[in-house]
Amino acid sequence: MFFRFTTAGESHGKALVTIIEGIPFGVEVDIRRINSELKRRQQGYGRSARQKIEDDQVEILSGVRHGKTLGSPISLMITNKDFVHWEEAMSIEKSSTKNLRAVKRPRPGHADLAGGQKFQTRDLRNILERASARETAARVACGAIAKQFLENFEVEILSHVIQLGGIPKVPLTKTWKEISTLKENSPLHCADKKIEAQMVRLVDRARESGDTLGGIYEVVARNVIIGLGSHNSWAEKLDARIAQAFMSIPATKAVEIGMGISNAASKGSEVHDQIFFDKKRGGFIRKTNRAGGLEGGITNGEEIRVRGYMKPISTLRKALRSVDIDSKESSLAAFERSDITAVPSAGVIGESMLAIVIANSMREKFGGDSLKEMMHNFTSYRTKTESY
Ligand code: EPS
Repeated sequence: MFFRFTTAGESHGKALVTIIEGIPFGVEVDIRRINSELKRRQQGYGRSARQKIEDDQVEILSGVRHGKTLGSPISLMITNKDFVHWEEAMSIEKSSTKNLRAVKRPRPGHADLAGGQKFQTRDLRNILERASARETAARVACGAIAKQFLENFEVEILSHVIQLGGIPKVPLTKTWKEISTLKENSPLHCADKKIEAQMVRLVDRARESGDTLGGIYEVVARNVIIGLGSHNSWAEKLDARIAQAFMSIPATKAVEIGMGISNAASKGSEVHDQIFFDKKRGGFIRKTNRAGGLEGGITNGEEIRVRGYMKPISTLRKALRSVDIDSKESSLAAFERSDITAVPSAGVIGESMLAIVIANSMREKFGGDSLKEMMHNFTSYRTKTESY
């Protein structure tokens, strides 16, 4: 990996941190824009009370000087405000406290039981603290830096919710323009107001019955240069890298690129985006984009469209059947608090993951130690693809 990052931190620990390597020298970084991405991740109708406690703000600890990157590792920290309520239970020092807030009743669908068996621990909090989607705040901070880096190459990325709890029956298809007019404070980040009102009612009903909801989020990137990724080997195919990145988003259980799912049931003549040549419109063009911007694992210059399919959150107020790991007695799964749904947030996380994958590929292809050097390589390559 040319652009690498790792995150650390437990959901109720002191802080989340991330270290990013591979951003070249001289990239402008605006901390306010990282914070606004963090805020976007916290929004959405149906989030839990935890989001009222947290007001995620990033602290940049290294790698940036006078608003520009140094080319050195960038480290970021987001403090967990909720930690003050968990100091004993999450103590770093060995503690004699009885207040461990140990978890014994695994939640179906969560990492609790499989993780407990794997690590041979009798306190499932040792698993769930890291499995929690709270970790994604650190990814969004990293993604916000990747996005600012990509803007130098005109790449833009946004997301929207196209189905929630099965509404509407056929997931929405929206143009870039329609998605970009979405207000940040829209309740479910859905570009169809009528459908969004139905989704809101569904979330209310799920809340009343103690249930949770999943859905589909779509992430779109535009102005991505032709030729990222490669057909040459499985590990270089960009669609494969995108799929891995999206599958790593908590609760995402399937990924679709373009119209990948419905395409499987259609004929070739209905699926493939035919090729035309129009000098005025920049050369080779396609009038449709059912491939979602990728052919042969290579970007083709069309919008990259990725859909993440999110299962309902696995912590239910009306808890599901489970078994106490010590007594082996049948019981109900543990419940502290939970989101009813977090599909809009998953969209924001998806934007970050897509930005990270594209940034990595750009670094791989255009190299350079400084942004200036990289831009030079990029511009010379772009001129060649434009005159192909
Ligand atoms: C989350 C914080 C968590 C959960 C949620 C995401 O806070 P807490 O566990 O303190 O309520 O709201 O985590 C999960 C969905 C999960 O599966 O663990 C956040 O900041 O995104």
